[in-house]
Amino acid sequence: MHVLVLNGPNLNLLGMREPELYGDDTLADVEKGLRAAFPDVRFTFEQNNHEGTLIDAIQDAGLDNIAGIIFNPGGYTHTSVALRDAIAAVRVPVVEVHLSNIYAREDFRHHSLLAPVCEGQISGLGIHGYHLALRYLMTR
Ligand code: CA2
Repeated sequence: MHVLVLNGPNLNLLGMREPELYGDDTLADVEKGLRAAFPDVRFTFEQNNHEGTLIDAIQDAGLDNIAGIIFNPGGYTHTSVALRDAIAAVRVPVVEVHLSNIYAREDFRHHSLLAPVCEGQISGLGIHGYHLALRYLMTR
C-alpha cells in the first residue's frame, strides 16, 4: 500500500515556531513516527508552500496508483477552490488533517473548502491525526 502524506504552506516550520498551537514535533518527527508505526506501508512525504505544486502532487497521485492521501492543506484549507477541484478530479481518497482544532480558532478557519470533497476530516488531535487517517485508509 502506497500512501502520500502531503503538507501545505508553512508546515515546514512545524516544531520550530508556535509549539503551543502545533506541538513540538517537526515534520521529520511525523515522518519517523509514521514509518515506525506502519513498517509495511510505502510512504511518500511531501511538503510544499505553493498551491500549484500541491495540485501537481494530487494529480500525480491519481496517475501513480496511490492508495490514499493524508493531506494537511494548511491555510489553503480555507481559500483554495483550485485544490478542491484537484481533489474532486482524482479517484484517490483524501483525508484532511489539521493539527489544531480549526473550529476552536478564528472564524475564518471554521470553514474548509476542501472537506466536502475529502473522505473525512480530522482536526485538533495533533500528530495523532496523521496516524488515525492512515488507520482509516488501511481499513477502507
Ligand atoms: O492546524 C493545522 O494543521 C492547520 O492546517 C495549520 C495551518 C492553518 O492555517 C490551518 O488553519 C490549520 C497553518 C500551518 C502553519 O504551520 C506552522 C507550524 C509551526 C509554526 C508556524 C506555522
